[in-house]
Amino acid sequence: MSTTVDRTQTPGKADIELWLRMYKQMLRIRLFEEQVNQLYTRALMPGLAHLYIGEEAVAVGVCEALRRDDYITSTHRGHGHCVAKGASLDLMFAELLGKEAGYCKGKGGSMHIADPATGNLGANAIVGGSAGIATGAAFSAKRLGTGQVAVCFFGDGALGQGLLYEVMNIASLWKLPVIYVCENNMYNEYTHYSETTAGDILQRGPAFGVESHKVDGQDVRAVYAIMQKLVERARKGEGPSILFCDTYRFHGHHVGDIAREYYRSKQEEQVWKTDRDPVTLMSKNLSTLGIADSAALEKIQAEIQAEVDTAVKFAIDAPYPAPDKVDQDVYA
Ligand SMILES: Cc1ncc(C[n+]2csc(CCOP(=O)(O)OP(=O)(O)O)c2C)c(N)n1
Ligand SMILES: [Mg+2]
Repeated sequence: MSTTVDRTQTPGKADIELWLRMYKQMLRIRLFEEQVNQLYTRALMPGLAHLYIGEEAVAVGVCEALRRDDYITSTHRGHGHCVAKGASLDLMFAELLGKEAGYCKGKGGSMHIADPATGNLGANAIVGGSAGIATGAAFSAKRLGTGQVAVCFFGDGALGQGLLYEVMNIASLWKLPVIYVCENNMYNEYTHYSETTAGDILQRGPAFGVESHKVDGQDVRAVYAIMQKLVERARKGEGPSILFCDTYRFHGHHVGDIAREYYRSKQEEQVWKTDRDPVTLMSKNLSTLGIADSAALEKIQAEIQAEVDTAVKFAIDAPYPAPDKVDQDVYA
């Protein structure tokens, strides 16, 4: 089922606050990620990172519909999910730079950030791996009667992983409060998803009795609107659902993937950046609706940029873990 948002109603005060908050959260992710790219190009960050730029409306629209204690599980492209669920930018930067102050004491890096305080059960470098964790979290919430729901973020590449279908089967049978959110950015690394994904993906959920929806993943209000409904039904005990968000990553698969023309054209990228940028689309909405003029938008941008600058400085200045702690907190 495809879904759109009703734009005919005049926004009330609560709507305006929500839209401004969602805009700021998307911008926070965007500016955080731009800084991550700079840290990489300046050789200040060990390893790689998978940037979320272009997909911000998915994480924000989804997480705004959740309670703080609701669970999420994330992916290798996970920074946006962390920020949208309420993580601190300084502790995220510290983790990326391998510093002791980081979320995993600097020993996890980009693909292992977890933040139990905000219900974030963690990123996962195994494609599709977090589907089991999210479903288990939903099972525990149901058994304990906490009223929490769990959201499993995953990419279109994970549609080829068997675990997803095992857990959808059990989640449907046991009516677990879990929502599977597919970020369909059309690429699995360097391969177009049409080469890896057969049939109509919207039919996969219903085959297990799992309600299935599709939404424009560049429209934060549309993502939020459908998520509110799916969260509500999950909390009421009506069971799992799957949401497909059409989106696009503006950068490469990871920060080092800069020559991309062999698998997608510059023209395709340009169309998405020019016409389908979720941050620009929302800023246009805010000004068209008279909620924020260009001066107000510039002020927001400056405030968030200052927040990001302070956070990255904290991380650059922070100490590394002591050498004698190298074998602590590491499970393998
Ligand atoms: C089980 C497994 N197989 C392969 C990989 C290598 N790998 C890392 S990311 C990726 C593509 C993921 O694509 P998608 O799920 O669409 O996420 P996106 O990168 O587009 O956000 C692959 C194949 C992996 N990490 N885990
Ligand atoms: Mg993908």
